[in-house]
Amino acid sequence: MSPSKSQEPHADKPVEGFPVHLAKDSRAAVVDIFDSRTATPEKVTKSLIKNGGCVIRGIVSPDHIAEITRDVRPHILKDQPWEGEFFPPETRRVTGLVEKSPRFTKSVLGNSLYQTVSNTLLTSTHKHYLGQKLEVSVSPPQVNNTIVFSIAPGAARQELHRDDQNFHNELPSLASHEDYTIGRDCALGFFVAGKKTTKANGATRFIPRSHLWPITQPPNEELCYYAELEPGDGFMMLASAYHGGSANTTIDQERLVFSCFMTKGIFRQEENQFLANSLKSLKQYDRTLQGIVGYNVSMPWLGWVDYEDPRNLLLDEGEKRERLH
Ligand SMILES: O=C(O)CCC(=O)C(=O)O
Ligand SMILES: [Fe+2]
Repeated sequence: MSPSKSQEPHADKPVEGFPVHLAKDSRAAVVDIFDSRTATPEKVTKSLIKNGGCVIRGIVSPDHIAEITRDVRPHILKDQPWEGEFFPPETRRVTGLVEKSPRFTKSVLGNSLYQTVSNTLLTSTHKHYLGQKLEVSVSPPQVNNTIVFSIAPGAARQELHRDDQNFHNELPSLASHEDYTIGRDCALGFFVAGKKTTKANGATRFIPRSHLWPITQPPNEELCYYAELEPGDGFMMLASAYHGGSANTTIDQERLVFSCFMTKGIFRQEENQFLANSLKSLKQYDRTLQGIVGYNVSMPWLGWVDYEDPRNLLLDEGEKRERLH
């Protein structure tokens, strides 16, 4: 199924103080909305490269949304208001979801469409000589962070930003998505709605095609698209796209989103997975998920313990050990 048309975010008027060629492209963008039953990794990847973000309806089942909500609600209630500028004081966050919600870890972080698209966009391959032998090292992506965002009524908007700032990503300008090359992005975000998410209650907004803009270009609110989601819908977004949580102008609705980012295996993770999670909780996941959390080795030599794959620390007596070559 081809994606249906969504909001046309912008009226056709000039954007004051903004380079016309960048504004025109972002204003013309129509963000793709896929159905999870027919969305393929190829279509989603193409859409992300073109627009920087897309919506996938019904990607997590209602049962799983309810289970994740049960896991995180006590932690939402315990979180304290942020005192800095980045989050409004009405926002509550829950982090460390690999420890706190196995259901989140398996159904959101481990979602197969998300993982396949991440592998395409974030796998890093490097060729290097060992003596006269040319070696090829492949480093699969890993989780960057896991966060639940609960935005309560009265919250002001979060300022537009790019999450690839963490990696000091020095983006050159691209004239068109056709010039996009894999590796330009450091990370890929996945936001799943725990409750109905609207422009009024604080939907994540982003600037379509801003992933093609240079590092020197500030954002502009007029170009934003609001990712309005039903519970269980997902929004995927490249980390180089300008985005932010929006104001919650309702009087009685919580905006609840479960999110994570994947990043390249050669980078430092934003959320420290080795201190945020216990070894005991890591043991409940299969080796693939343990690797996604970062308990693997990025080839050739990043992340070992005693020159061994860290997953060996999670094994019971007699289980097969991973070997480094
Ligand atoms: O809450 C949201 O919709 C986005 C939050 C975000 O972008 C961030 O905290 O970096
Ligand atoms: Fe962000």
